[in-house]
Amino acid sequence: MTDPGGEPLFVRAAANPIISPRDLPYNANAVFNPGAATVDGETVLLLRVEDLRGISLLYVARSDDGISNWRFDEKPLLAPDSGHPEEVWGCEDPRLTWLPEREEWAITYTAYSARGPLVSLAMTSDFREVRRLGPVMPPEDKDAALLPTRFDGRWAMIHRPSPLRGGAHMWISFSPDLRHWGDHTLLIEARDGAWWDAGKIGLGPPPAAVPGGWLVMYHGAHVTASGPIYRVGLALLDRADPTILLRRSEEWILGPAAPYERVGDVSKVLFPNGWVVDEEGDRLVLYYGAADSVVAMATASLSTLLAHVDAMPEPQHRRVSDAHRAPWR
Ligand code: BMA
Repeated sequence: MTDPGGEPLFVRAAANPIISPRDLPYNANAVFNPGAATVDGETVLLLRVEDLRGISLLYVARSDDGISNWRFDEKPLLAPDSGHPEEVWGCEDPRLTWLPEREEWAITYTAYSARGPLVSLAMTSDFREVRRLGPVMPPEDKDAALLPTRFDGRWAMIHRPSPLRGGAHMWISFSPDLRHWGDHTLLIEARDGAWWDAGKIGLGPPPAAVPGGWLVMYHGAHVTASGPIYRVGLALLDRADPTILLRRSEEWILGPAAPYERVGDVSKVLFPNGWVVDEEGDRLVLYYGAADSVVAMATASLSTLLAHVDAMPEPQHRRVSDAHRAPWR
């Protein structure tokens, strides 16, 4: 049991898992780690579907209430394409960001091949047609999402490179045109040793604009003798300058506790990369992959979540890159 005690911030849907491989109109080994969006009043999930070869493809599912009666497209929106050798082993873990200025969605996903996983970008306005921009970060790099607006004229993307040494931390990079990325800045460091978020962390859903800044959910992969445990925590970035870290959880807020999260192809994995934030309705709906096998959903009151974030510690260094060392050691 790895959920924190007390009043839970997130309540799991009674219908969980809301999507399993047997629900799909095609054969699949697993369906997990969906991106989420609201399009014309419907909830759209971009599902990672692992087929019976082991290759992941991204399929669209739509629902009126975001929980039941999913309608599944028969053809994938993104699948390995002969013009893109970087994704011959699959397209994984999409994040969906609405860009109001361009009136289209940015899909960041992991493209996988023998050269290692990297970050690719594609654009869509309706989740029916898609336009690939191709790789935007070299391998190994994963867990990327765009922020919805520009900062001093430049787009911002959070992502997670995995260097051979030094730990897998979250970085933020900038681009004038969505193609050329630079000013790579260390944003949130994985902690060390016994911490739940030691060694390897990664962004969850795209950051959400909230009254106090940008709300960030991230996962931490704590390595144990029986493999990693994937749990999630929160952080808050400055609204005008997202290289500034205002708050960061010490404790995880959600971890694999339900049976479908604790047992599956990769057990004890709770991996969110989509949410729908409804400020007026004071509701945040989180979609996540459970045990790399099924899709689950949990809801939170946005105001309760933000009060929790307000009470979280301020980091010692607001610009982590200035310190170049972990302040939590
Ligand atoms: C990460 C990603 C996710 C996966 C998780 C747990 O590295 O590859 O797609 O859900 O591992 O296996």
